[in-house]
Amino acid sequence: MSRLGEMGTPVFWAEGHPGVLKRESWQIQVSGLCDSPKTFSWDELMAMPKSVADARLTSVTRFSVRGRWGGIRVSDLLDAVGARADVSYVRFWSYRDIYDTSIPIDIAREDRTLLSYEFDGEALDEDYGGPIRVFCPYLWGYKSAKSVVKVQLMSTYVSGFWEIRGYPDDAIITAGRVRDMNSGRTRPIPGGEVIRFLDE
Ligand SMILES: Nc1nc2c(c(=O)[nH]1)N[C@H]1C(S)=C(S)[C@@H](COP(=O)(O)O)O[C@H]1N2
Ligand SMILES: [Mo]
Repeated sequence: MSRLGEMGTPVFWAEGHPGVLKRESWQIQVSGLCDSPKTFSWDELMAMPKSVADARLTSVTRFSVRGRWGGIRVSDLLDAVGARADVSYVRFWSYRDIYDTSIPIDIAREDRTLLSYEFDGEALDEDYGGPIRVFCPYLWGYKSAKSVVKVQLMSTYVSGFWEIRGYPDDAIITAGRVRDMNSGRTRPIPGGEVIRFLDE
């Protein structure tokens, strides 16, 4: 079982679990406001610089899990397609094009906003958004779309799967108690990016 599975990290697939997904034939299509729209093959994605973010995924359903998320900086992907200056939001689509969510460009450009394919050195499996998913520790977990197939560079905001159903568009993390999956204990977190108990 994966590290995330061993810790009992909840598996969210609101649109239904996708089953087995093939890594080697996975592609991510990047389109919208950019000079060179491109579909990246798995090999091309793996050839991009790898970043590792030691950070937390924190859900509005009040769990938080910390680890070393490895992947590609969204910022690097935007540079690779020549993202234009009028990009204000980055929209992600999951496998089957049912689940989508969008984040502001400044958060997409943050160091630890990744298209992640690894957790603690293990390849992400389908339960946790493999082959590759968004990891964005700055906002509630519903912005971290799993099994990403499309990235669209947008000038305007569009509410996504959970935002249409009532979750806040800004997804700013609010203070309260969460279950820390790493320790199995419930503990308070501050609002904003959850970094305070990164090293506790
Ligand atoms: N495609 C897809 N991505 C998704 C979700 C989902 O239901 N479908 N749930 C989101 C929510 S609400 C959270 S908190 C995280 C949970 O990630 P996990 O299932 O890997 O724990 O994934 C996000 N990405
Ligand atoms: Mo969530």
